[in-house]
Amino acid sequence: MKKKICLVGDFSVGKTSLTQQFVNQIFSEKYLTTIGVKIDTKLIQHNETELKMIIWDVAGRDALSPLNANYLTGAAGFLLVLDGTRRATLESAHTLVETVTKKIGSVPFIVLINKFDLQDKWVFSKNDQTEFEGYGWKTLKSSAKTGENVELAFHHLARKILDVSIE
Ligand code: G3D
Ligand code: MG
Repeated sequence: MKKKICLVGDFSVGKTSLTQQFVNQIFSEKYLTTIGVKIDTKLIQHNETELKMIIWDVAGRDALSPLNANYLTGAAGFLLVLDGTRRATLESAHTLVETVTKKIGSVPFIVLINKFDLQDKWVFSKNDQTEFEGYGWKTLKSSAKTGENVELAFHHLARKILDVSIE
């Protein structure tokens, strides 16, 4: 089985770094900001099913403009990436979810609060977590640098997608 998934989130929240960490298990301090789209694939095993994840790394907000919205077409799910050290990115969450939903309907997603390794700059609070969970959003803190919860996030998303496609 093959499924397209998209990385969604503001500029510089860590979409490309998370994808690279998941696909290659590496983190580069010098990773270049993405211009356009990059597509990676990874095979994952869930119970009896082998799922090929086709991972689309979209370039921040620009990729959500009507002009580029085709990037989202056909996505079975997405990772919404926010930066736990920048409140503005946390506040963009609703708009991003709405924009994606308008374009492709309601598909499974996981919210990643990324850069969890930057403890001294961290602003995502317990209240924020409670609020997000109140919307029914599965929310994980992650770090593309240490790899914390990266594998887990993609697997969670895969499981949600497979649950949907089995229904
Ligand atoms: P984007 O693809 O969402 O635009 P990038 O974001 O993956 O290009 O990451 C933007 C910057 O944040 C990069 O730094 C990257 O190294 C850094 N980054 C991404 N994820 C993490 C993380 O979990 N922890 C830390 N400490 N840094 C992270 P530069 O300096 O290259 O702009
Ligand atoms: Mg990028």
